[in-house]
Amino acid sequence: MTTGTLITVAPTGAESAKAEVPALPVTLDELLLTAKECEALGAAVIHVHIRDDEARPTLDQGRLRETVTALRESTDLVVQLSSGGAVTDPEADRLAVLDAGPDMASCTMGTLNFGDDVFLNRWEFIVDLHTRMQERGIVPEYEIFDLGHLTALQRLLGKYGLPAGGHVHVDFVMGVPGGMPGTTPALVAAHQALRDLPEGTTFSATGIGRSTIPVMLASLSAGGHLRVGMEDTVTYAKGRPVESNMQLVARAVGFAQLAQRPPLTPAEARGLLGVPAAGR
Ligand code: KMH
Ligand code: ZN
Repeated sequence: MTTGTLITVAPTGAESAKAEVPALPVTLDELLLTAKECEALGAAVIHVHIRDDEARPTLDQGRLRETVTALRESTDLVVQLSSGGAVTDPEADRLAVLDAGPDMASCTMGTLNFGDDVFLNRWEFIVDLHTRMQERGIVPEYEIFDLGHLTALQRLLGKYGLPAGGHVHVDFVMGVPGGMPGTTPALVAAHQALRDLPEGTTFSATGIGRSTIPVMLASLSAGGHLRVGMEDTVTYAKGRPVESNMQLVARAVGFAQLAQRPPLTPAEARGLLGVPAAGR
């Protein structure tokens, strides 16, 4: 039985433009400040996309390494790099994200329409990500945008074995135009489908845009964990832009406490996810 709530903050993403969302953290300093404040509020994991000097999404290797090092120096958060990047990023650059040595990396379990774009995740690419993470001791978070992605995960684990750390954790990313909707019935269906995955598989959920609150409540009531942040949500309530990632984390912490499932510390999150203890 799950007790505490794992709260992941996804502060930046690759989709929003700084010009349109000025509160988006895009520099390393902005990211570090956000990370520290979100950790103080109750976040345990940070899902990281970085930007270049013009605030455009980048997978620059030097910047990724610098970011991982800086986050480790100034927080105890579990550092999860996005291997999804932006829809325009080539596979080789997405695989090279692992060279930056994060604690975790995302691994999206299939191709989908992504608004007007296509988020390409070929089977062979997924296998490469999974097996390289196994070799390097990087713990994956499997990103599930649609129900069939869970079937693909079952196949992946059946053919190639458990991930580094031995624990399976998935994240339901709901409400992307092209993926499953951000609704309670969809979350229940995804939760039910976990029965085909290894015993003890855990899940978090995030609802894009206005589905953020229904998904958060549904996930908590189903025993799931939470991901929040400006990668997924830039409107706090109708007509109210999000002021900061901290505002979203604070709301998630409040819901988790109401559910009597208080936030897990980063150390507890490491135990849950099979991520080795922080070296700090
Ligand atoms: N930016 C999306 C195309 C991930 O981080 O792994 C992909 C994404 C998923 O955000
Ligand atoms: Zn992401």
